[in-house]
This record gives sequence, structure tokens and C-alpha cells, in this order.
Amino acid sequence: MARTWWKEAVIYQIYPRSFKDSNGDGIGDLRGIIEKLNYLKNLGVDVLWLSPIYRSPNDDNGYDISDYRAIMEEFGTLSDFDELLAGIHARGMKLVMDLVVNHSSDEHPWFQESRSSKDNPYRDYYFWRPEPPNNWISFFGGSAWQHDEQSGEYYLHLFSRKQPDLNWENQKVREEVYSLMRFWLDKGIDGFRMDVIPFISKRLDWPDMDPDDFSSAIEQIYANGPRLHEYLQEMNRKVLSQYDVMTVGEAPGVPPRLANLYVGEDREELNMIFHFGHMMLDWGPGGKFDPKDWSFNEFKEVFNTWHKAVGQKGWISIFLDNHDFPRLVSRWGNAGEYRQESAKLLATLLLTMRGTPSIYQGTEIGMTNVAFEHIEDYRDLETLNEYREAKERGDDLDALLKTIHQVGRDNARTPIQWDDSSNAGFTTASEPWIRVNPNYREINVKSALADPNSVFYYYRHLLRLRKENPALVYGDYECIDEGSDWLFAYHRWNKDGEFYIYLNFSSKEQNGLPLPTGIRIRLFVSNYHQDASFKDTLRPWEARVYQVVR
Ligand code: TEU
Ligand code: CA
Repeated sequence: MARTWWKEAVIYQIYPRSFKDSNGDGIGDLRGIIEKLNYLKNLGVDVLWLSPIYRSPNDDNGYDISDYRAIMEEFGTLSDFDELLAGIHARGMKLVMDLVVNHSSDEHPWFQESRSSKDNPYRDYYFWRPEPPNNWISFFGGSAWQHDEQSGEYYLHLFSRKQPDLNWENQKVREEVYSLMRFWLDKGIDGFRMDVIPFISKRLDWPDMDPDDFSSAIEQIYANGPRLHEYLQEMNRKVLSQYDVMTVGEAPGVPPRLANLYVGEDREELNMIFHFGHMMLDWGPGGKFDPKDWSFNEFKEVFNTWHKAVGQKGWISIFLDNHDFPRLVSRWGNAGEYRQESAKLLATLLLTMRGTPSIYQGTEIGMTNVAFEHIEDYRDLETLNEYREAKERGDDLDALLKTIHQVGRDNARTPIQWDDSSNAGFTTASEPWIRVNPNYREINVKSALADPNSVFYYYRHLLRLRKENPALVYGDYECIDEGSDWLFAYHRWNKDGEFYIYLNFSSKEQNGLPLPTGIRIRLFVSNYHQDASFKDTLRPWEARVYQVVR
């Protein structure tokens, strides 16, 4: 496979609202990120991806954009942005912006014009129909068609009603998008993460969905529309191919068999996608608030299947959490007794799997889910809409609150815990925009930096090893645990090196580690102090990587 910088890079995702507040208004901002660039450089990540920082009324925390060429007032100014970009580049890192162009805000001038009358030149920038043509349900609840008083018609919104879907059929819309992309690329940014990019081409025969199976509708109805690849190729030809930048498409609804249509090297569309195989494994037909059981072997199978699907032709990005999902240690590890061990085990998976890893802010210190007792402490519109609808239906609200504790997006959106001072050192304001996780006195950056055994230093160590060992980036991958219900074990190898990785996904000591025979191996990295008596036993949440001595 061709070597490229974005395959060797490690991404770090910043959710600016929750990262660091520099001016005491309780909201994270660009100058807060500038303050922490040395921290991120010290960690050893290469690419900073910023969740949206554009002007926005914040119905969905910036994923609803009202001006694509301006910075959100709370976050700072364009000159703060220039300083941030220069500071990132001066440290040898790169900046990737979020591109949210499946929809805009309803407060964007395009939509203001569009809704003003049926014959406005911008009418066709969005989808208007006299009656809802189908039964589509929006991601954030209710019909995906909203009646608009002004012109008496309905418009399409796959997300909130303040996020009307842009009509990519209209060549003018596409040119507007390409032009705003060039605006940022010409400033020198290094790429885009593309929000729900598989949704931009709509099925214009407007097929009905199965109203009891939202999860299946994502793939069959919303994603992978008829003109999608034509649009992505056009975007690549007209914009991306003119710059040395990376792209990663957020790809809910893209099944493995379609992956290389997006990321195959011969396709000239995207460099990588974030697939949702493991992230939606626990979604029942009703979606995330309708969780279903899943098995550890299904989890492993997702990685195996995706590896086979992209093969030597395409590339993916690996992530285990982000701003839309629970904290990885609470979801797949043990956030209690084995928090540090399991956080390190998950770091091992993230950084030794084949693909470009993406670390979500706070994960490098092992931050956990939060369980607010009162719905009033939640901020996410998805959570609040679900709660309101459940109340209207007369559902058990205590049970829902428990589900929110497990799956809600605000789990990942509480402020970064910088130290043990009030509000975790995130802000000097008495009230941050969302409450800090009460465990900040124990879990914070300051204490992580003071402890050589912390999750932070484990990440830093593994990030270095990954840089020094191209086999961990480009090497082939094969799962070798044969369906164990506690062990995830795999082999990575190429001409540069060879590794065996063993991960005990359980809080029990486990025997019978299938170590390779007939070759010499040496311990390469582990999350426990090594003791020879544990040779083929793994302690709770123990992770061990062996290197083959050639
Ligand atoms: O997320 C798209 C997506 O599929 C999510 O809606 C995910 O399914 C959802 O968060 C589940 O709870 C992207 C952004 O990452 C998300 O923050 C935005 O709300 C959404 O698009 C709309 O822009
Ligand atoms: Ca601020």
C-alpha cells in the first residue's frame, strides 16, 4: 500500500465547547485550545480535528451552521483562528475542520431566503413539498418533514427542525459548498471530517421507511443515495485534488460491502471513513434509546469484517468513542475498579488496530460517563427531545434516565477535567454550560501528568511505538482468538515487523493464552507490571503486545 501521512497520523478530536474556557463565560473557546497546544504536542498526536466552530445558533452545538465563513461568537474570532492554525503548524501538527453540509441551520441566509416564498431563487436550495411525501422519522424524533408557516409547505430535515437538509441535486448548492471548502483550504487547513456525508444524495422517489425499524432505515433509506458517488467524485475533482489534505467521512449507514466505493484508492472520493459497526451494535430497531443485547464476539467480528472489506484497496479510521457516544471506558471497559487498566486496554486496541486512530478528548486520561440525577442538567437536544416524547407517551421516565446515563451524548460532552480545582479547572465561571463530572477530583489532567503509570503516559508511550513501527500502521491483520468470550487476540505483520496482541476483556484472571509457538517473542508493551509467573495468564483487563524477534 502507498505510504501517506494520514495513514501514519493519529487524530485527536476536540469538542471546543467542552475543551477549555479562556475567558470565564463557561464555554470552551479557540483561545482555550491555543493554551493547551503544548499539552497535545506532549501527548504526541498529529492531527487535531475540531468539531464545528462556525457561526451557529447552537441548536445542535454547532452542527447547525448559519455562516460557514465566520467563527461562532462564543468561540472567538477569525484572528483567533489564524493564531490557532499557526500554533498547530508551528508544532508540526495539522488541523482538520468539520464539514457539515448535509444540512445548514434554518437561520442560514440561504434558508431564510428559501422559506420566504415559493419563487425565491433560493427555494431549490432545500427540499420543499406541499405535503410530506413519506413517513420519514428524523434522528432527533418526530417527522423529518416540518410545516413552514411562511410559504405553507413542508421542508425536509433528517436531524432537528433547525437543520434543514440542503438539496445537492442543485448544482448551485454544490458550488456553494466547494467554494466554502476552498475558503478554509486556502487558509491552510489540512483536511475535513465530513458530517453524515453518506446522506447527501436523497432518494427522490421518497420511499417510505419501516416506522418500527429506524436503525435499518439509516442504511436503506437515508445513506448511500443514487447520486452520492457522483457528488463525492465531483467534490474531489473540483476541490480536494487541488490540495494535499486528508478527508474522513462520518459514515453511519455504510455497510462493509459498500466501503471501498467511498475509500477505494482508485475511486478518488474520500481517504477514509468512520464506520459505525461497533458503535451501533447495541441499537435496537428504535435506535439508541432502544438498546439491545450484543455479544463480545459480534464486537470483534466488526473489526474482522471491516478489515476484510477494505483489504489492501482502501483505508478506514478507527474510533471507540466521540462526542455522540458514551465514554469508551464506561461502555467497553470497567469504569470502576479497573478503570485505568481497562482504559489502557482500550488504548491498546485503538492504537494497534489497522486504520488511522482517532482519540476523543478526555479519553487520554480515562474520563468516564456521567449520571446526572435531573433531566434539567442535560443539554443535548437528542436527549431532551427523547425525554419530552417519552413523557408525552407516558413512559417510565426513571427507566429512561437510566438509559440516558448509559447511552446519552452528554456523557462525552462534560468539560475536560484539567485539575482538581472548582469546575475541574475548565472555567473560572461559577457555572459551565454543562456541569462537570463529579469525579474530577480523582480523574484530571494534572494528576495524570504527575503519575508515571497514568493512562496519559500509556497513550503517549503507545503513540511513540506506533510511529517507530510501520508494521503497526501498514501491517496485515488477523484475529487469532477463535471466538473466545473474554479474549481479543490478533496478529499484525509485514516485512518491517510482526506483533501479537492479547486483550483480556474481563474483570477476571484468565488462563490459556494462545501464545505463538516455534518463534521467539519478546514483550513489547503491557498495561501491567510484568511478572514471569503470569506467562499464559492474563490479569483483569490486562493487555499485552509481543514483538516477534527476527
Ligand atoms: O452525527 C450523525 C449521526 O449519525 C449521529 O446522529 C448519531 O447517529 C447520533 O448522534 C446518535 O445519537 C453527526 C454529528 O456527529 C452529530 O453530533 C450531529 O448531531 C449530527 O451529525 C447532525 O449534524
Ligand atoms: Ca469562553
